[in-house]
Amino acid sequence: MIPFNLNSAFRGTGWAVLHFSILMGVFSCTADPPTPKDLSKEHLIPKPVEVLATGSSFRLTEATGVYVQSPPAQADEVRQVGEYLAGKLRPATGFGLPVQNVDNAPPEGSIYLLLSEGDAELGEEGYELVITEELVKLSANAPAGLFRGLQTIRQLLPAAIEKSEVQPAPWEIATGTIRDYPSYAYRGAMLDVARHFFSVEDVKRFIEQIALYKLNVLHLHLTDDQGWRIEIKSWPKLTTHGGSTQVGGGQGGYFTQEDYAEIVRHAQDHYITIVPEIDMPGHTNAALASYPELNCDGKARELYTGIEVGFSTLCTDKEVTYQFVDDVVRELAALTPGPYFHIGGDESHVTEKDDYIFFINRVQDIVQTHGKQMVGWDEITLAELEEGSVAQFWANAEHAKAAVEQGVKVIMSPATKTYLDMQYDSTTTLGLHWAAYIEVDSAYIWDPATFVEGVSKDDILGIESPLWSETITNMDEIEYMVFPRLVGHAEIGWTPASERNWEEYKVRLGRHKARFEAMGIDYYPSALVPWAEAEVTSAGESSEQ
Ligand code: NGO
Repeated sequence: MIPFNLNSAFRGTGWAVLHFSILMGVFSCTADPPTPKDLSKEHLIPKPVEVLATGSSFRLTEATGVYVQSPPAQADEVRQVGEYLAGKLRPATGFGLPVQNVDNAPPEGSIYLLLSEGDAELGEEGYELVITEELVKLSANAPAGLFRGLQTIRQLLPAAIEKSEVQPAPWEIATGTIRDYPSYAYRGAMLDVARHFFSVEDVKRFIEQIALYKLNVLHLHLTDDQGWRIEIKSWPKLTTHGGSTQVGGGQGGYFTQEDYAEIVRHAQDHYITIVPEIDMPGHTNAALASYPELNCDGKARELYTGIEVGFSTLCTDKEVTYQFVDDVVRELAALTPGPYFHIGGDESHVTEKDDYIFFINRVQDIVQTHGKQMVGWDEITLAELEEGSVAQFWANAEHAKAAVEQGVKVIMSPATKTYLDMQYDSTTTLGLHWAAYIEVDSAYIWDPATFVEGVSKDDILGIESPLWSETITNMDEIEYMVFPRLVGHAEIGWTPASERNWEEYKVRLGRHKARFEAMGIDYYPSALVPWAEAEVTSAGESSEQ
């Protein structure tokens, strides 16, 4: 749509000058967006560590190119990051945005991605963004830093940049400098594909969504009582039988190893680590239904489509159980480039405590044999954890403290704050509420470093928000439970606690409505958030793209 220009319609008359601003207020939806000029007032999430505004703006035009520069060894990778950025900007701008290598400074009007080591404060994922009227210059020590930084560039442009069809210009960015790096090394989301199965396409879309908010881990809960969702070639019935249903009795499904590899590749392209979870010794009914020998009584269980927990266990004193675990971990670890392998370990209510401890200790060895660090839900701290293993706190503070006493790191996923399957309030139709109702403010107002007494920032690897899928059946429902709470969790993981404040955050979040809508994200429009009907830029005026 070509915006109707009120300014020219009334130009030259005193009446027009007087009434122009009033009309702009009423008909703001038809005007060009005002030029953003104050970088410090942009609505970035996560909020960057340092922003210095210089009061002018850069304009992206048909002539803009993306120039990349790096040491030769990383040239391909950095070029790919440049291509990623250009790919995000092309559809809405309609500009060509060619990506080219340069040895020196690029021409005026360009976006310039530069890899140069030596800025220790920025670490692996930090970046510096210097925007002048002439150039957008993004630099980082590592490609991951450039990738996180390009998410900031996306958010500095009008929300319409996220649309898939050409939108009217101008495309402007306020000038200044941003220096930015994360508080926590591990910033994750979890998707339960076991209770209900989700397609490769859904998982890929989810990866794209969490990348925009600088998350770097996707934990896939691949197995549970209701379904086994990852092909294991040496135990084929796990998926052909154990994957054949889901909660409510639908047809279920599973990822072939090729599907899983495709998800891993997509995650890598977004600098996201996949953490695969095989939940055991409890939450294993789908496996127990597929192979009778995994049961102590040697009898296969029936497939299960309800939502009870805590009734199943692998037979911890049969040797075949450890052969099974070894095969599963070996095949899946080989497909997983990241350092972690999650073994579940939660709610094994029908496993004797001694048997449970024996089992976790043995599985820890198996995981290490296959080159991975073991992660498990907080119950695993009952066992003897070794260096490099990680406990994921979800419910029991004593277990989290026990992890610290054992000298292992903790991932913070308190159910009362981070569980994305918890209902927003008593009117929410999806989800559960056994831990809490979690409104958008409650999800944001907490600090991982003070949440459990005795567990401090140095003990914490990071935070993760699990979406369990007992009641979640499709992508729209995933998005409705995830957005906008996960956006707040992303800020908790990235932005220093001293910079976080709900009253200020909620205004920034309100400005992301236009972004969610441009991307077609189905979100929960909480009454606690001042959702901006039209995008407000740092020029302080309202406009709609
Ligand atoms: C618990 C349980 C899961 C449920 C979830 C539902 C953990 C770690 N185990 O969290 O099996 O799906 O609650 O909120």
